[in-house]
Amino acid sequence: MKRLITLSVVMLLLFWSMGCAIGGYMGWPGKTTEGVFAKVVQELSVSSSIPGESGLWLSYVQYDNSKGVNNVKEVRTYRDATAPFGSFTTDGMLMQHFNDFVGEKVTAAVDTNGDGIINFSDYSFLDVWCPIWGGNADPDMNDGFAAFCKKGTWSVIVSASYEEESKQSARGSKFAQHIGIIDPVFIQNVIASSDVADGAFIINITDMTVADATQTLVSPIMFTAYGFKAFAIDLDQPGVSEACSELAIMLSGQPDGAVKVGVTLNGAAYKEFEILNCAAVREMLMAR
Ligand SMILES: [Ca+2]
Ligand SMILES: [Ca+2]
Repeated sequence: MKRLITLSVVMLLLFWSMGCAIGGYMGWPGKTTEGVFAKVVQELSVSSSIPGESGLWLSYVQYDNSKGVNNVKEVRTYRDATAPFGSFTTDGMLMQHFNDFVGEKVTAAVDTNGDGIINFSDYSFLDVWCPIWGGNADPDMNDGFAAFCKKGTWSVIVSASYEEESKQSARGSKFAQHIGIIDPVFIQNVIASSDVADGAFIINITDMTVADATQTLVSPIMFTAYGFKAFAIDLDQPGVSEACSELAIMLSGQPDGAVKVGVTLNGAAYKEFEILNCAAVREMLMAR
């Protein structure tokens, strides 16, 4: 449980959120895909010694336009367990999986309260996590979250927006880009400070900040980014365990409500966000 929470906190909200299981989704207006599922144009390749965790993770979103606005209705996560780590496609063009449903459906989160956004108010936190992680997740969708734990065991749950989807009604392209999410200064700093190998950025998470205290990791967490649309990470690397322990310690002195958390990449690019429920995250971190 520790690393699942830690990674969601430390890493997977960094860009536009890269995630395994998607527990929440905030869409954008226009360019509807009502009636079909749009592909979220971002992929995560995971290497892990935990069965069901490794493979290629992808997500799809469906909208409901019955109220005249582009409300998110359901967001699904798929896992392709057969995909080789870090290669994304057999043709190397990073496009194969962007066009089709691949893998098996492992989660579906729905907008149970009808506000057009899927987030943690639509289901219980424990309904998300499979029994092996100590949760109550099951395939029943009536509670807002359907989980197929035999198809995959996600280590991260994310609620966020993305920068690009495949779109039924997008002009000139089958994809449409979200406006206003990208942080150009942050991206510029990441690019300038990252090594490049085989067409990919090699990025290290070097520091974590909670409130005003910053901790440098002895073992940075390395991951690979292909054009900021495809990411690969080995969850068994030492830095992941270290980050878990450090984060638990750093959060232990914080109040139960919202707390500011920051991550530094390559010692050069800093990104800050907020954990809304510090008590719940701390509790999960301490659980194992
Ligand atoms: Ca909702
Ligand atoms: Ca359920």
